[in-house]
Amino acid sequence: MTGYTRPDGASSHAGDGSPEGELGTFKTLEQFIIERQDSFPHSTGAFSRLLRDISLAAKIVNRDMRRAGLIDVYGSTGETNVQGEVQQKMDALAHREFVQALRRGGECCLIGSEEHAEAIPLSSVSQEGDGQYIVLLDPLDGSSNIDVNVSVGTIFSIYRLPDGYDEEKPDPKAALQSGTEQVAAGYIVYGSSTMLVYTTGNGVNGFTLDPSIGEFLLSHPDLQTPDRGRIFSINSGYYHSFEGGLREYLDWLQQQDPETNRPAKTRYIGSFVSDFHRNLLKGGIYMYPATEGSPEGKLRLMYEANPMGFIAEEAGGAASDGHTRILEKSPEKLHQRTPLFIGSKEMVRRAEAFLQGEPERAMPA
Ligand code: P6P
Repeated sequence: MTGYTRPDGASSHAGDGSPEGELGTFKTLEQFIIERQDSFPHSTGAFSRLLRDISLAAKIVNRDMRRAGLIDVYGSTGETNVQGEVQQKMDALAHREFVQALRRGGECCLIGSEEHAEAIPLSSVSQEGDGQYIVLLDPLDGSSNIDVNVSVGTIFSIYRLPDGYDEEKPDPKAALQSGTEQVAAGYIVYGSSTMLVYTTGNGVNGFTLDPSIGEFLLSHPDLQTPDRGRIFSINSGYYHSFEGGLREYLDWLQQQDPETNRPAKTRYIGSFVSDFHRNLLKGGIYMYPATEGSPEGKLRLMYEANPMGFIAEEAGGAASDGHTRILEKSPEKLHQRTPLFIGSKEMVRRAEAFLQGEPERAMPA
């Protein structure tokens, strides 16, 4: 039997000509994490186990997602979540799976979830002072798309517990750390394939789930996002409620000017993780500004903007609320929202220039 044939057709043979095993030259998420573990000072492997717990929950959500039409997970639970939004059945399922995996894994002491009003304290089995983590989650973003078979995603953000945190007296405010304090961030996109993409501050790496062996395999090492792209993602239906500078930016993007690669193209799936992932790979900008319906913006700072902002910056991009770097915003509430402009650096900078009334200031895009 020849070695495992990679999707690009390359055959995976070891140097001595003998076929490699089923995995061929691919590296599993666990192998990758252990290899990188040394870059985590004082790590007792707890962080590696935490990522393992997250990837386990992702596989379970993926399994149920792929059968959504066959098991009773379409539609809403009839409840509204803390955001006042109708909770989809898959939202509740995903929330349960991630909380259960993190609770059983024992490496996480506090969970903040879009689906739960307050941060959830967990008892950790980690030794004092190491491996005690906080995980902030959007268990399933864009879940209203599931019933119509459009891709959705999970977003996670990981912090260390502050020094002196007392598990006996859990303090939900420990979750309110600025984005620059994140030790890791990632997302799972349940698309035409299921991918887990994450960073620990040493670049961005993407793993594709091979369902035949139940492993996330390194398929997109060292992801870098183009400085500029031709794609902009925004709900143009709200155009007339956008502030003037933003309307001017959108008009600029749609002018005919081949020299600056305009008009740009609109791609808006209505699923942030999917729009973000496409723009990360191809170049582009995702925008969810303040609107009449969402005066603070719609995306949440702690478990959407901050983690994706960390990933964007690690991949060479940028994330802003139009005026301030997302990662430097000071959180006050777990579920606070923020306007969000995220993706290719030059496109974010140009959007900021328009929003700040100085369109001529922007870098060439
Ligand atoms: P609108 C999904 O609810 C979400 O949070 C993002 O995934 C998506 O980009 C956005 O809201 C869509 O919101 O107002 O354009 O329908």
